[in-house]
Amino acid sequence: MAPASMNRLAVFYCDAGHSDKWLDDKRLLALIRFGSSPPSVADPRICTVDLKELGAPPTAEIWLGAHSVQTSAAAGIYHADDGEVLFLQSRLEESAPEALQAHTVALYQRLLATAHALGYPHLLRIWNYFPNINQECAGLERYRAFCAGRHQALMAELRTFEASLPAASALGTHGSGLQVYALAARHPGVQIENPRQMSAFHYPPQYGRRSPSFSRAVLKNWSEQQLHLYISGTASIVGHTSLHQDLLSQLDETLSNLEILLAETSRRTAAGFAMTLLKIYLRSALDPAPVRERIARKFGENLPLLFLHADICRRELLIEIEGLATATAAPYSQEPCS
Ligand code: 3EB
Repeated sequence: MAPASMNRLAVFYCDAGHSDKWLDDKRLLALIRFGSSPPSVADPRICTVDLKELGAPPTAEIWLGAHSVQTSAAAGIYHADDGEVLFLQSRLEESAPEALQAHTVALYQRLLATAHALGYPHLLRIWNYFPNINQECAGLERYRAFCAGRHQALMAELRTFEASLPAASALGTHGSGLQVYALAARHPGVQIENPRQMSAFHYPPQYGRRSPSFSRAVLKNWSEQQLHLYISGTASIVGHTSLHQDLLSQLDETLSNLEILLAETSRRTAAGFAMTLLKIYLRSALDPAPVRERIARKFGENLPLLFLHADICRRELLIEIEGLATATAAPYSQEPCS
């Protein structure tokens, strides 16, 4: 195997001011920026998420494949792939706030159909952003309307619904329109649930008639040398209950959830997993310094962190953290097992 193919996918943060130079790299799958986004997608690889970054300097996220990337667009779905890894994105202006469920079904159907047609039927990770996430509309909170639409589309499309759900994040923006981007592969990942949290797809109906359709994390074996763990948005939830009313207590509970998820992944793979980068969503546009300091104490000073101002899907939640972890030392002969 050629050395270049050992790292199938690299994901990292860089200074947004210098991110344009990556557009010249033929392996660029995605360049993700933050801030008010233009109404249309100009380059299928460039995704501007409608969220303000907290703390300077501005950051961009880079996804780099191992081979030359091809890009295309059809039916409002923009994509880039290098033969092994697929980046997809789409945005849909909402015709009316109460149409979110129908819009979500339509967007997910097109996204899944595109991923299938391109030969990447396995969604590993998906990010969902839309405005007024906690607002009631025609008697239904918009987050719940989104969950209903997502559930409907994924139920129809996934063969083994629960076990093949992607890891996900769903956040409220202060912009407009439903914005989704995703990572898909030719071969499936492995679902990892958090022993400290009820699986979201099993939440009782008090959180919505259709439960949130996502896995706590998805483990992807890109090669024998590269194991990625895509970690869903994680909050101060134990079992299915939100805990604590203040930010730093919610942060500590969230960090415990992340730690247990890493331990569970390490146990199941007999590999050692460590955080590679984190994205932190804060409901209030606070100075992130105290949060940064506590995360550094838990996961180390050198872990790259990106802070965004976003609404969390439960009103009482003030913080949510997602990330990527990688295996640092793995017995490579072994397949992930339960
Ligand atoms: C939770 O654990 C917190 O609906 O896709 C986190 C990550 C949350 C993803 C989603 C929701 C979602 O239920 C909320």
